[in-house]
Amino acid sequence: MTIIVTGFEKSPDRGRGLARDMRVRWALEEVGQPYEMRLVSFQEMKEPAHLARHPFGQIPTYEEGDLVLFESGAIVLHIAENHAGLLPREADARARAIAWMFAAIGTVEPPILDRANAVLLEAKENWHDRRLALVDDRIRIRLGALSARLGDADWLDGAFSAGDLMMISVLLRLKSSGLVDGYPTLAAYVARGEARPAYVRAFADQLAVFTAAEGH
Ligand code: GTB
Repeated sequence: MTIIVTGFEKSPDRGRGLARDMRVRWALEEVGQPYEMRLVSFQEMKEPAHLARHPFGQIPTYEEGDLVLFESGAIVLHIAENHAGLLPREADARARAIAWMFAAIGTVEPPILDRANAVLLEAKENWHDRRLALVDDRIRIRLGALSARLGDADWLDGAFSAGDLMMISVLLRLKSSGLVDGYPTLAAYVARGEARPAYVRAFADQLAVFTAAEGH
């Protein structure tokens, strides 16, 4: 059955791999599942055909036969549960890996999204610098705790898992801020993720979409 993932026709991140279809592409590459992309414009994302796939008119979505999914975390979990390579077989270790997925999306990503919105939408406000400083403090609290837990391990809980895939995807959003650089073990953790062949393939594929859209 062909797997179809939606992504931006022309990503606003200009091919930096920060849009959330990247985590789905990465997961599919990790488990060796081929897939096709359905590229959508911002206008198409809000039209009925795409709203039927995604109630909020966003990307990514995932289609596999009759199954249509939205939410990158749910999609990565579905992939990880149905193909070997992203979740441990042993029940407790599997539950812990899933907990790290939720931690990435529910605990670490929110202040990082606050930062992205502050930079994108509030830069001209006279309170912008103070707000950004507060948001950065909240991010540092999360990074400090994560760095302490990771310690000198390669991955969060034993072998690389969907928990690492989601956590690294979330941390990558901070790249231009330099915040992760203050935590050398986390910077190395992110670099290990980016060096994985599956990540490299997924990144190159999403970049090729942007480059083609630019007409290069
Ligand atoms: N919780 C959902 C999930 O995890 O799947 C969130 C999905 C989401 O926010 N999708 C964004 C979207 O469709 C794209 S990824 N936005 C269009 C809309 O809402 O109309 C977010 C994103 C956008 C841009 C950059 N960037 O330019 O760097 C990075 C990430």
